[in-house]
Amino acid sequence: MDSPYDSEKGGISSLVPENHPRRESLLLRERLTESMREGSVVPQGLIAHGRGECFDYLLGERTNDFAMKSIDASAALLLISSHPVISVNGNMAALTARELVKLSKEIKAPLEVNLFYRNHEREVKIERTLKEAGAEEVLGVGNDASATIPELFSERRRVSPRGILVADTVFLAMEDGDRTEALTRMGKKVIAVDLNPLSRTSLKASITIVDNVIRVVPLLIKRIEELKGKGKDELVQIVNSFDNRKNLREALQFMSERLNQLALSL
Ligand code: PTJ
Repeated sequence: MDSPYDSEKGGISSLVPENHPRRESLLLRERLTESMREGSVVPQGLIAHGRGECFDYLLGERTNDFAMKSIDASAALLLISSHPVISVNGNMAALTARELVKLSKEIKAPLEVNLFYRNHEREVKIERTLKEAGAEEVLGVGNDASATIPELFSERRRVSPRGILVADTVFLAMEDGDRTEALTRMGKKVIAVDLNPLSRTSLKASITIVDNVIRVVPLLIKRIEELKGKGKDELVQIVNSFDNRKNLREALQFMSERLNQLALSL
């Protein structure tokens, strides 16, 4: 299908006025739609994005204090992990490939393609996006995804024996809860970015960052840079003092209070 926003017409940026109040959000939608036309994002990924937009609206489309606390704990956990891995799906690659590659280099964690709707064509397209964004190697493509996560029956079970299979910590976003649960059963720590604090992923992860992955990855990189000089004991202390349930409660309370304020302002 041809995009209605081809370069001859100046692209979507010229169609959305500079001062449009929803400009950033519209440009993001267009980026995902283009990636769907190109084949790396699935149509279901657009539905997932729409659900995320709704939660982001309730969060005020900003990184709140509870998200900063989870970012802190995640930065510390990634720094003390001996084999962290970054799991990448279609939406993540479309939204934040360059930053994911930067994160991967910052903590020396491999990038691994892991898809719910897996097929070889998509694996290769996502690998290409990551390589164009600067990645040297991408795991989980073709025969590399030869290992399986036990007791998981979706295509997400297929993982790299050099990556997620042997990881002690997995960073992921925009995920269904089954794999998060299976990974924690295997004794791995899971850091999940999810705008919905009630999703199964959010409830099952070791650390949930209730925020938009687009805002999270740059903040996480910055926090890792700041914490890099700290000793292991201090990092362990940051991780141990984090309580995921308490943090999810704070996120829900924030949303509820914001809705109350919005109702009163009408
Ligand atoms: O690329 P694939 O084949 O792995 O497929 C990926 C999708 C996204 C289709 C698949 O994992 C899926 O169906 O996801 P769900 O079950 O719809 O869950 C997506 C979750 O991510 C929801 O809780 C959304 O609120 C949340 N979400 C959406 N956009 C963002 C987000 N969280 C953080 N940042 C976002 N930008």
